[in-house]
Amino acid sequence: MNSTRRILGLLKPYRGKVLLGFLFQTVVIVTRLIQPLITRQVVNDVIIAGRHQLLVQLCLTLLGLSLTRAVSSYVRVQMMERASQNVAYDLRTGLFRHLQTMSFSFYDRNRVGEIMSRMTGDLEGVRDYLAGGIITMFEQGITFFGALVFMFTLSWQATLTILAMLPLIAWIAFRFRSRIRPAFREAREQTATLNTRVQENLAGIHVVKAFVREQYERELFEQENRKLLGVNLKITDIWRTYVPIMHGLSEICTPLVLATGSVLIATGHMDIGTLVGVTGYIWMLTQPMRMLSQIINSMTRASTSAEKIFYYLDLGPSIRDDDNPQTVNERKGRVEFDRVTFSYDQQPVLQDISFVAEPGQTIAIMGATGAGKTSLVRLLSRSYDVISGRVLVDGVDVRRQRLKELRCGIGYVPQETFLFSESLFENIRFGRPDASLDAVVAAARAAQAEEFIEEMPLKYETVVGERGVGLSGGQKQRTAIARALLIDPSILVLDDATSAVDMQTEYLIQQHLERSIQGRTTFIIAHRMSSVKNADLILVLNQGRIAERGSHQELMALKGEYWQMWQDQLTSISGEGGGV
Ligand code: M5T
Ligand code: MG
Repeated sequence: MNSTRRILGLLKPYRGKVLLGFLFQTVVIVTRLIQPLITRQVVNDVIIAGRHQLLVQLCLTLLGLSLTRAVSSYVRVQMMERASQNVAYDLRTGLFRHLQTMSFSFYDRNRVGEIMSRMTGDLEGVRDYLAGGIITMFEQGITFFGALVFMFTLSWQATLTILAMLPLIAWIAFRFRSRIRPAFREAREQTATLNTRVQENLAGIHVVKAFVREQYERELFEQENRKLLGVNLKITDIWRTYVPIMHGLSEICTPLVLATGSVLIATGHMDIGTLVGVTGYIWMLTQPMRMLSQIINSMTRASTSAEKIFYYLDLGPSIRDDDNPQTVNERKGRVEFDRVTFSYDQQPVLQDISFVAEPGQTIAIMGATGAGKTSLVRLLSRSYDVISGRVLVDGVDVRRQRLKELRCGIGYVPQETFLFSESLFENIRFGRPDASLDAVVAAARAAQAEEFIEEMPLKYETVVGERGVGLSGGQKQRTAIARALLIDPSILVLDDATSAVDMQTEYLIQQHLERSIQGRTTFIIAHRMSSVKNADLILVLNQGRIAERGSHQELMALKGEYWQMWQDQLTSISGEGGGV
């Protein structure tokens, strides 16, 4: 009920259109309600009393009513369609906007396919209800009660026979609704699950094909699809059971009224014209009964769809601006971790991390896979919040800073490169949409991307496919480095940013980066020792803790984990002629 009320609330900005819609719908109904009164007159006055001169006038009135009905119907549909389309637009915009504010943890928990399902199918369900469902409900409701009143003025006895049926119909409607509601919920969830399967399959189609798992994927899909079929058939089953009952009940009304009418005529309490008039109302009374199942259907579908949309809208971002944010006067790039502890859920990922990076310094983070390197740098831009301790950027706790300002100062090259299906030019200037071509070229040069871009037929205008399809791994990474450099950040984070390039290119990137990272605090996460050797501070992470810290010389002298890594890589070069 709550979500139905909220759906109606969405119509508020369009109340003018909605009111007009309802007004014209009322006109449609009134013209219908008047009609039997005229038929009654035709029977009584024209046919029985023989006042033939009235016929033309009455027929013209009927014609006029039909015309009014047609025009009003047109206006009504127009108004409601417009209002509902606008609401759908608002809801889509609102939902998308809201999704942009949600934090990483939301996306860790909610699947893309499911969110897409809300944005499309569920939204359309709500719109459908607003455009048609509500008006049908209103139309049938008013018609029903209007017909009752008009019929009552003609014959209260006939009306009472119909009223006697009402409690039964109400009970059946209630039963129908309570049975179909959970089925709709299930269908909605299953559709989301199915969409997720499709989305994941498509996103990972290379893996599917490489491992020849098409058959498995097909079976998995069919399994989910069969479940959806099952739920939909269940809905049909419920529907199939209740529709005939409601139709049957409505059909009983005709003989009941006719029988009552005949008795009344026989006993001289009713004239024939009135009986004809009364039968004219029977249809108006029984039609809403027949439509009731449909109305309940549409209403329940919309409200279950809306539930999840509202659920998303009600979720606030877990990471948001402080109510009273502190401004950082000068962004120099000083970073301090002060006894930081962090976890995604229960399992601790980082423990007791403390270090300082002075402006312009290069900090290398090393450690085995899963040691917490990526997690550590994610805390800088407040992708997640610490559990305890503080992360300070330029002396101010990141939680006290405006997210926008904080993030604008950090150039982030994520471990997994993501590019948009746009031109390289637009991809590189993603963080600074007003950047000129010269600036883009300069950033590309610094990232060692210029050469390969110049070789492309359309150069910077080359459009890359979804997620960067059409580029090699190293080309994608270099594009991502250029993108990060272009925003001229005071802090640069390179999370395994050169893992996919060959040693020669990595060397070149480093030579160029030397220059571009001047004056920026740079975090380098790398596995190749040569990339970290010159860092001002090397942190060796081991299971979320800093196991060793210091410069290359200091750590070598320590003969600990770092030294061991160095030895291992040296062995692998001498053994395989491979790379450090
Ligand atoms: C550190 C866990 C992961 C690992 C630990 C990203 C992510 C990680 N983890 C989660 O539970 N949820 C997440 O969303 O955290 O992970 P990391 O920081 O990604 O490790 P890394 O960057 O040092 O590893 P790698 O492989 O990139 O070198 O236990 O399960
Ligand atoms: Mg990582």
